[in-house]
Amino acid sequence: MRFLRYGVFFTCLALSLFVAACGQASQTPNGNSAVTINVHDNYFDPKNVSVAPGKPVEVTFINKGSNVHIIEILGLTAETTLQPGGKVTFTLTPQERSYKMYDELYVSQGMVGAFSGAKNAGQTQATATPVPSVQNAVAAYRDYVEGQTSDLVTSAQSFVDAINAGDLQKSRDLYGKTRIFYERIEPIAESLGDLDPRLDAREGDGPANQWTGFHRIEKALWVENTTTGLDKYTTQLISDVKTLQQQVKTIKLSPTDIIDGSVELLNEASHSKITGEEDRYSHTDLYDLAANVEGSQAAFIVFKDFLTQKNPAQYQDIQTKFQQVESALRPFRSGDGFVDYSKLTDNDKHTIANAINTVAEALSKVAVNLPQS
Ligand SMILES: [Cu+2]
Repeated sequence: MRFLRYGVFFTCLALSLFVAACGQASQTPNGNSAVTINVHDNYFDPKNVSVAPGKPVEVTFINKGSNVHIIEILGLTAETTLQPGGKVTFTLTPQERSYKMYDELYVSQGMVGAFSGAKNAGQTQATATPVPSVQNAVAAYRDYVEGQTSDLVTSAQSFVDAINAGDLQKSRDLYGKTRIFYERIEPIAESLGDLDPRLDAREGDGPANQWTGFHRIEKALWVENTTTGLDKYTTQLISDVKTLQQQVKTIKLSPTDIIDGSVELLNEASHSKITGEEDRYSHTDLYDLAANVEGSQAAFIVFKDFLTQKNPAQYQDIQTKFQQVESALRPFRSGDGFVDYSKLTDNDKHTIANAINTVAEALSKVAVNLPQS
């Protein structure tokens, strides 16, 4: 645990030193220093900026995304709307302190940073060479995972409430929909330690008397046809999703772990989950498959800036392949969910597996371009 904290601290420090050096690198004709902050969907690059306090600095925000952004450095600038492609420059004189930089529209999704007046800013040498857009990608992915686990806690509570109320129909209805938020973060399941088996083990994965989690409850709801006697499992489920929500805030995530984890998950989806093994009692497998694909796509999209610099055609190609999976799943959508998986023919399953396989194959070629940590 301690090593992990130091790791996170070091990353922030290295990043802010790097930016400080950057900010100093550029000077305007009147001798002010100048900093450019790129505004992406939905994060700042750089996210942490350090400049010399008490001196004017020209700060330019450029909206590089396709969303409208409303940016502000609290205490230094007014709220400012930036259309896609738009740009604004402020001349600011920060005190020796840190100011919150944020996006009014996306602050709740973690679109925040720090603009700091710091002594010695610009004189410090970068001690590492982080790639800011990749660092931001990892931060953006963590924000995504935090959002999903927060939704998981809420939806798991509704699911358990329905079970506790003895409402079998509602419990069954909420089962697949609740799991979506977990299945979306499965690219990093391996980093979750024993929480993954506690939450998501299938029958027979381990000793019967240690089997807990979603699938144990699934068996009760569909095979035993009951909502009673599940206290032990529902209590643990709620406690485990809450632990998970805390854990993802600090687990170590690297660019290659995120992409490799997505490739492995898509391979598992197209090779073994496609048989219907995961939700063998409820046949809600399409919820899981769709969520695995959505979560992998989210993991891929955060690297957009980095990957489009390297190879824009490859980025587009993978996006198209993700859309083809979505098209392959579309005929089986029903209401706000999916049809029973047992209704699919072998041919249907083959089409879906092929589409997932194709994107996994293309995605597996991306990791070589990414830094290891
Ligand atoms: Cu799973």
